[in-house]
Amino acid sequence: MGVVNVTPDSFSDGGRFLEPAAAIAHAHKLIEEGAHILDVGAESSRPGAAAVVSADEELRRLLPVLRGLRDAPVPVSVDTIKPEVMRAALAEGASMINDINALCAPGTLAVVAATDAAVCLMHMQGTPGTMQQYPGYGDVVAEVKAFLLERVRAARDAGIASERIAVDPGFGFGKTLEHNLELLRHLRDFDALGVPVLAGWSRKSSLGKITGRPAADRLAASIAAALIAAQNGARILRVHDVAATRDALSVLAAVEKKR
Ligand code: HH2
Repeated sequence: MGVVNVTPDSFSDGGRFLEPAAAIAHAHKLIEEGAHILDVGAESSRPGAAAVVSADEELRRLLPVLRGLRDAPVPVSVDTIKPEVMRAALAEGASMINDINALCAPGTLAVVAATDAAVCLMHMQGTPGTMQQYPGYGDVVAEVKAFLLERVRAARDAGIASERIAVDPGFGFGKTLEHNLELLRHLRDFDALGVPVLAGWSRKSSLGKITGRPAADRLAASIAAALIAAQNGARILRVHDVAATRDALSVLAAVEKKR
């Protein structure tokens, strides 16, 4: 899953693809590099971000990009938490919703259920504005898994079939470095939820804590984390650097002999 951030303030590439033409060109580049899904987002969820983007502004950024990608040869996901944005994005040709709030906001379950779109349900403790202040868990793996199980059940109860659902432990969303590492070590446990697992480690600050490098210099660390996630069962990797990640995955596939 290649990331297309149509934002002025994303933590690693804010402002680079705010113009629709730049975002569409970037999306095509990611497809050429081998992305199987595009994830288009118009609101940053970086730690400390205030939720200030209105639905109108989010749609003003998103819709021209979705229009430009209507004929894209891969599914287009939209990274949003708002039901009105989900509805408009799906009407404009998106076929997946990536919700960092796991369809908890009022109305969101119904919007997705009314379509045949796929959805990614992600775990987050707190909100982007405050989530990194005091992340705390008794048993992070058990708690994140229990939350995702409850959300998968809620989605199914709303009429969203399992085949349409993926889950994501939400690396970096209300988690310390140690929480993120514990979740990565135990990613296999999430297979028990019975739906594909998505993992997003690309350029994240935990990798900066490990390597001491800024977001722009975290490619090698991102690939290492992506490979570990894949080896531990992740089926979808949300990444900014598609070509390099694909190469690394090709090596893994060759070793595992199941290309
Ligand atoms: N991470 C980010 C945004 N959305 N969605 C899922 N499912 N999983 C993730 O790990 C995830 C996500 C943060 O990355 P990015 O989009 O590059 O940054 P920003 O939120 O600042 O736009």
